[in-house]
Amino acid sequence: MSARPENAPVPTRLDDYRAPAWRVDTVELTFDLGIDSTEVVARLHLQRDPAQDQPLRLDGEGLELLAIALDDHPLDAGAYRYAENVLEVDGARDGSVLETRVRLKPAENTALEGLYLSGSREAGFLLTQCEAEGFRHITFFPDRPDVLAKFTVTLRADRTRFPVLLAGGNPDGAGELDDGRHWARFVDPHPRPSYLFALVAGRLEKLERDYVTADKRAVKLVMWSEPNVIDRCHYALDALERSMRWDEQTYGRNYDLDVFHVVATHDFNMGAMENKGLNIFNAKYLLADPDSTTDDEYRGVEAVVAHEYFHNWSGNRVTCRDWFQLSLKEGLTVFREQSFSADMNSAPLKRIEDVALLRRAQFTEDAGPLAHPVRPSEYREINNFYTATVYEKGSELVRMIAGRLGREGFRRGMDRYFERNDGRAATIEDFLDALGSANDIDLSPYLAWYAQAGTPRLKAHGRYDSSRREYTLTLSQHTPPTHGQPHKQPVPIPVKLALFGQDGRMLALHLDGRAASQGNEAVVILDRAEQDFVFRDVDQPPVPSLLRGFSAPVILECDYTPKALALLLTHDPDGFNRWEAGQQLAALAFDALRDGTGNAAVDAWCGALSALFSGESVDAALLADLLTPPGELVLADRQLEADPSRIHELRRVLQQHLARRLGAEPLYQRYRTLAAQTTIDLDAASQASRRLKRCVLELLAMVDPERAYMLASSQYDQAPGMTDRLAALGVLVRAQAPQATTALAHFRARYDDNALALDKWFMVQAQIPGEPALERIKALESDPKFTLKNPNRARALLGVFASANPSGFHRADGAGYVFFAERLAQLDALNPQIAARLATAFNGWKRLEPVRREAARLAMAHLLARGDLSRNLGEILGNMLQD
Ligand code: B3K
Ligand code: ZN
Repeated sequence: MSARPENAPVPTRLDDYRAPAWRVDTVELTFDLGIDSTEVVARLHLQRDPAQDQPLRLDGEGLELLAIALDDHPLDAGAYRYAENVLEVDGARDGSVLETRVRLKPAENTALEGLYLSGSREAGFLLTQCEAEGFRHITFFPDRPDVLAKFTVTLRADRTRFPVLLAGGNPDGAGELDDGRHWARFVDPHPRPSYLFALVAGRLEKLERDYVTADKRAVKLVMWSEPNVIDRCHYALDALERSMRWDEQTYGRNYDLDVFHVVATHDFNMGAMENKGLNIFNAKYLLADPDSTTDDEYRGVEAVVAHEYFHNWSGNRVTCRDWFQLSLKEGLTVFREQSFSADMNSAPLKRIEDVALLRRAQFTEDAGPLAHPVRPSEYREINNFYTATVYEKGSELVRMIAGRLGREGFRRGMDRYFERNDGRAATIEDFLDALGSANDIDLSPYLAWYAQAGTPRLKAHGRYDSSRREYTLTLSQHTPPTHGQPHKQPVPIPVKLALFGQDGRMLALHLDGRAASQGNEAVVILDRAEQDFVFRDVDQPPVPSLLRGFSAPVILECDYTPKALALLLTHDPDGFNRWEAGQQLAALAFDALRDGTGNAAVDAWCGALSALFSGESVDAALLADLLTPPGELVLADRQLEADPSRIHELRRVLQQHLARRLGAEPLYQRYRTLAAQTTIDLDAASQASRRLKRCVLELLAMVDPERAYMLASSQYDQAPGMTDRLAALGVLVRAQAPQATTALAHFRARYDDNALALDKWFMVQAQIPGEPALERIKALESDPKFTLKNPNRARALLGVFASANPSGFHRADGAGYVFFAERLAQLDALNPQIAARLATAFNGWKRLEPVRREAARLAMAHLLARGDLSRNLGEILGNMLQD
């Protein structure tokens, strides 16, 4: 079966990389801004690579060329050609200046790439999104990240309609023009690639603060939003300041412009964008207030603000040579954000959250037809590669390397990386080389991690020899084949470990071959297919705690007994591994329920948790995480042929066992205690108690639904903030409790004008499990507030349905697939990036049971056969269906 459409574009390959034949030293851009028509004049000061004899070729997509001149002489029609998104110009020399004038139509741009309108024609504003290849939708340019140019940008527009004019860089003058128009100029002293270009123009309100960097630069920090939500920018501004301080203290990195602008928009394809000096944010990751923002979302705002800010060094000052190196900036920046968030909040909780995301999004990606290496070797549409693999697995690779070098060694290596590559477009090799050479360590073995797709399996087997008082741990690794990579080589896997005695105490470690004792914890590195590690002076058969803190992104296969896991769940002081032991044990319990193989694992899991629940030893937030079994997507990964409805049911049965063991009355009492402490504060303890309360309420609903719904209903009514309100609504709606209707109607009326809160109203209904979901989704589509044109809204309803509601989406009759494929086609005509992203919900289709598998395949094949799909969606479906 050939799934690829005939007209698929030729892939871009890493091996074909060539340095640019033409560079741009400086570029002057002048915009005459209008909603229906904007004119852009670009003057490019060109540099030719004398070693390459290539004509001048510039990227440009969908541009209406109005005028073109070379060295101030207008060009004859015969002296240039514009076809297939390339402008070829004759006669250019080193030092030539090319001037083009083009027209854009921002209001018609529904793809939200290039220059577009956010909001209504009357009240909305203009903005840009360029990464990865959006700049070519704005003007002709060598639109690749290794062309770094100095940008001067002049914006001109009607003063009443566009009172605020912003572009990246430092402000460099502003003034009045004729006819009620005005202008503003911005100059960026730092050469930068075109993907970091940005402008914003419209009626915006601001919130500002003065900041002085560690190296004494005065910086204006300014948050911008539409006037009605500017009050919700305070938290983000605080988070920005915290991020700036942290980067100074942790990495010695200072901010480098006089201004730092951040703008919120409700119309955005992604979370946020790190444009130099002018970050643009999806409002979801910038606006926050207790009435409309949950605790999880607050942490999301802090994390994304930090992430984009950290890009100023890891991404902007040091950028990527080509898009294959994307993880160079993204993996590293995710790692920097994760360390920051761990420092600001609870480190173990952050680690649990990140690993849960890695498993849900990246392990599933790696196990399906879209699997690709952290550094892919080819792509057709680069926007399809902003994936969990590039981001989250990429971050895990940096974490392993940082662990290998130690805190000081890593800092030394990062200093060298920034120093060597500042103002350059770098590669993954440059990164490993800088870190390694600063520490006299060869890090090149880690390149295999970047090059191989698939999640390595780490097998661990322990043997205790009582006569020799030795414990031998045999570790071996194996990475299953993925498309195009039938054979994998071993990768270095750092395994942080401890050994526990039967009484739950950690044993002192004496690792054979190492001089001193290792204390209670050691790191061993498995860098071949199999290796033995021998521990001496072990006086009893130990229980190993492996991969502590999740020291490598692998799947651990260890023949733990339920009893051993229960011991770790009860005693392991490493919060992450304690949670991990609970997850493994819950998975064993799940398997036992599925296969009807006895109660040992279920009893061990419920027993250990019940002791922790009634004791005082575990903090409330961690307890909530411990009480939550792995999600349906992660459980599906354990099945050879997954039936999502059955997984949903079995997971509920597992939760019922737990709830019965904890007991309806103790759950109720705990709920009352937590409810009595309710506040609206954001401190860790208040957040933890809300988190546990939600979890207890959900468990109570498993054993005493009537009482739980009454409590949920009054929690909904009395909630001081969104976390409690949404938690209560979620319990009622997912159970389709009688009280759900009133609560939903109330929520709808109350948040009618609050887009982000309204998204949650759609989301919570998109999560109704099982058969009823689809009918509800269809009904919600005719809600006047539903639109496919707004990415957040489309994701809230369709994205959540397909990606976060397995039992609803994967109906046995295939109706979910047919419906979803139809919507993808509609969405693709408007916004290919969003359509392609949502389509990845099909990723697990090959591991479904046969009836669903065939239904999913048919729906995708049918969609692909239309032949009019975007490159984005076409590539995803083509890969999905490849043999
Ligand atoms: N760099 C942007 C993502 C751009 C996505 C383009 N499709 C946000 C970030 O990772 O910080
Ligand atoms: Zn990023």
